[in-house]
Amino acid sequence: MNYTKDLIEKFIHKTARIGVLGLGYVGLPLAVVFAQAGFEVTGIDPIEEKIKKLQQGKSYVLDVPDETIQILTASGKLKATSDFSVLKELDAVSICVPTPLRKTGDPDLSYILSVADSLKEYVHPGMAIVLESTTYPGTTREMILTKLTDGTNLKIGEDLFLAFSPERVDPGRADYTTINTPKVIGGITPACLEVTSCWYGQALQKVVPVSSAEVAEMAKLLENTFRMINIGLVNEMAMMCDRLGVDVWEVIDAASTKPFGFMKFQPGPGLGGHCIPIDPLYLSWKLKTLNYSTRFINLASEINTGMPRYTVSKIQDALNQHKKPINGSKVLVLGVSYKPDIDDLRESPALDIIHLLHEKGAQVQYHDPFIPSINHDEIRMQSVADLDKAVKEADCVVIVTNHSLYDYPKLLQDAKLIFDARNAIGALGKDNPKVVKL
Ligand code: SAJ
Repeated sequence: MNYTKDLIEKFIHKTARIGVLGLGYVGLPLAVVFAQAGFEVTGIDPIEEKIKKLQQGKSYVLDVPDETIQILTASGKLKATSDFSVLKELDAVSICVPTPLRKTGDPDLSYILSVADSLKEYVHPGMAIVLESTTYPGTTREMILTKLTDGTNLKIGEDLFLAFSPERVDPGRADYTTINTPKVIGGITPACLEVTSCWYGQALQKVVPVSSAEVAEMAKLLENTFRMINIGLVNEMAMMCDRLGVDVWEVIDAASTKPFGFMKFQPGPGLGGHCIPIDPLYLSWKLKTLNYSTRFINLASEINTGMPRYTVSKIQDALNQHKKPINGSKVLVLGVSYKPDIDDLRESPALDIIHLLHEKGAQVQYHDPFIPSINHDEIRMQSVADLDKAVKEADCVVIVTNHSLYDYPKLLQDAKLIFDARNAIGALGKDNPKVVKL
């Protein structure tokens, strides 16, 4: 049997039975895109609650409307299950599971290993598998290929087709979504690339084939390491400008007028999210095993993780200017999600800032329309119900995440003192003694 030809036929005629393993902010939109392209898709996730919601026609992912789920499940194009045995009936499976860090800062590949074990049970000749989870170069070959083929007669590139394709989902973004963001794909063999890029090419607007899984794995890490290091650079610029008595925000705006050779990043109170602070550490971990120290990554990570403490020291200075010790002062933190207008708290610098403020004896409240409560380590808080009252009563309002729905002119009017870590007040607060910027 020529499985290469057989699978390509099935992809072109949309008769291939597709699976997406892991139905989070990456997997669910991907399952929807395959289903909308005409494939029959089975979404697989061990969390029953997600499956129930999808079966009730409800989405739990910001970028996927309920209506889309209802249309696709009604048409039979999209099913959801937590039963992994369906894998044995599928022709092609995308793996979209988390790759977080352990507390030690080392990569946590437990999710990948667990799905690889499940796949091992059900993998069969004529199957295509694409790993999408961000990981260090070599993972697809060392962890997935080895596990799926060891002790079997499966021949890679003949019976089994394996590739890596990095996810490029930016939750909440409307201009670039799963379907129109170019998709890099690197196969273990040329036939793996041919089969998997044919598959993805049936649903996505642009597939970018590369020569190996390692190139695809490394491309993703370059993308996010580039961001993390440049954010670290502007964070250090903020500290330099503070020493120089120069407004870093004005400096960046001026530099951004350069129409080429410059890309704008902004300082902030720290680096949150499940990608940017984490992905580069997968790379530094891998290089450490090869006796190479990733100095840029280590330095940028040190600067970025130091920003919450630097921010709290600036808040303390601002209160001091107003003859108020931080100890006992009422501090209201505005915005705690890791970036504006989303409901994701993962790795948010707001958590470190709240912890440090507590440590210094401040009476801390927070408000965030997207995050009704915080239940993280020793922090147990509710978003304040009456924002106006809280602003007026606070000795200092700290803008940590600049959600677009805040009324910044009103905030400027009502607050006694504002520490603006995002330059959200901007020109409105120019020369206003009650506005202090990062
Ligand atoms: N941040 C800064 N200064 C900046 C940009 C970001 O402090 O100039 C902070 C944010 O406040 C946030 C963190 O960095 O706490 C991460 O912000 P982000 O804009 O990078 O948002 P993410 O984490 O959602 O990054 C995603 C990434 N997408 C994927 O990994 C698929 C990233 O590659 C995208 O470039 C990014 O979205 C994007 O462009 O929005």
